[in-house]
Amino acid sequence: MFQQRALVRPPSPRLAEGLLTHLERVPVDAQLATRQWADYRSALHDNGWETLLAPAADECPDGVFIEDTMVVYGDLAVITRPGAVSRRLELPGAELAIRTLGYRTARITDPGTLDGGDVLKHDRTVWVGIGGRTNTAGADQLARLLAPLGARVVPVTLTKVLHLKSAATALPDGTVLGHPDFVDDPAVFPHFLAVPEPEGAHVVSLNDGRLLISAAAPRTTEQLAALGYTMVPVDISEFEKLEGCVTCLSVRLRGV
Ligand code: CIR
Repeated sequence: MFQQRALVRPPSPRLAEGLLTHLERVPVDAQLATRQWADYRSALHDNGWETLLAPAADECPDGVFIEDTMVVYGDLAVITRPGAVSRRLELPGAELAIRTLGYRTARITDPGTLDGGDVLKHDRTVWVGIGGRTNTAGADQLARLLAPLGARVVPVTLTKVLHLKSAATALPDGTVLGHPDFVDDPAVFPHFLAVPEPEGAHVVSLNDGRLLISAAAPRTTEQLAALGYTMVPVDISEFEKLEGCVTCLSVRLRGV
């Protein structure tokens, strides 16, 4: 019944201590976050995605943002080296989980840094945001690891937002959605579609033309519905307070 699988990790009891770069800290409702995370999983399940749990990392406030720990391409999972040193404690459990699923693993190593949230894949193109978390050495290492699998890494300058995928994500046809205030140079993407809300810039492509999107982006939801997509809004307000988005709460295991 499930067509695909995704890795997720439960929120830590220390979620409210998560890192902040661009936002002011505001109180996080831990119980609401737990409910929102369960609803996020349900939205994946209801749309054909089985979710598999990585071991909890209760000591890691940002552990729920599991996408940052790895880049999965084909049968290879590249374990990242997050730009924020405190987040490197999240790696062992994430690596264990993906190895248990039978993936080969490789690692980004010093001096490289790379966050999975900076890696936007579409087909054989892999855009990598070079900014506060990911450096050129990390992108170069990823390029070398993915080249044998036929992927081409394209570095993208990122100065206005935490991660590339906070600013831009891809539709199934390869069009890259983004918010103009946060994408440094939309021309790096062959097909770019501006959206009206920052929270609308990150969608997860589910199955059969369905898109997971933040409930905080009603105008973008309307815009994409008018293009023929079936929109699946989820309220992730407590994660958005920590600069998270719909993409970073899971690692989708798509094959590429
Ligand atoms: C951090 O600053 O690392 C976390 N508070 C948020 C990470 C969100 N990850 C993502 O957008 N890929």
